[in-house]
Amino acid sequence: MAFDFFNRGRKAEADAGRVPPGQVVTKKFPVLHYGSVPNYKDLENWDFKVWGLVENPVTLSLQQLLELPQTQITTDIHCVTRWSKLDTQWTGVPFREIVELVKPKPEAKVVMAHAESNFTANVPLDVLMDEDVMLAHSFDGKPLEPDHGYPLRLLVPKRYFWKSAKWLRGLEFMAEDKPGFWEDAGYHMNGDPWKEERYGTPTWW
Ligand SMILES: Nc1nc2c(c(=O)[nH]1)N[C@H]1C(S)=C(S)[C@@H](COP(=O)(O)O)O[C@H]1N2
Ligand SMILES: [Mo]
Repeated sequence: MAFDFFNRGRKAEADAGRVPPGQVVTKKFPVLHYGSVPNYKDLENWDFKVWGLVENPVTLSLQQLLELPQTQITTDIHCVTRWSKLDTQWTGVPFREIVELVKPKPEAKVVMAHAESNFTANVPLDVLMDEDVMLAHSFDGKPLEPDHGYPLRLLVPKRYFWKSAKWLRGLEFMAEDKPGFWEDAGYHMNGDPWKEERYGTPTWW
């Protein structure tokens, strides 16, 4: 009994250190997005494009993406609306594999993620180069639910979850930073949960 209690205490302590300021842990998996969930009949016309400041722009089918090396990670996610979810498990293609393939030019400093319905999110290239960043196709060992981004979403665990674009269709390598969808609406350009970079200055200010 005493031993159990001790362990639980340690677990809570460890979790506390894992939760960024102003966040609350949830066991649920809330669904949040602007607009409607894409309704794919099939993925015949689905493709994934990488362009911009790269030596080798590519257009890949989902099949081609799945043939790239895969990775699986367990990580925490943090939404700017103040929920955090611990130990989420994702499978996908490491961002670094995409970099290997397209060879960014030295001027490339920022990447714009492009998703269905013109959703965009900007992320610094050095943040994406972390080994926990991937193009995820599975959650908990199963293909993503339509609500959560099927067939592919970006996963950037070290940034607020709005940067993890669902229904991802492309990546654009850029020299200069510019706001994506939520950044344009006033969310922070960088969005580091540990620094509580929730809001920035909207472009229309
Ligand atoms: N394409 C697209 N991706 C998106 C969004 C969106 O509006 N459109 N919203 C973002 C926001 S604000 C959050 S918090 C997460 C939510 O992901 P979830 O619904 O899987 O929890 O998706 C992000 N990715
Ligand atoms: Mo969000």
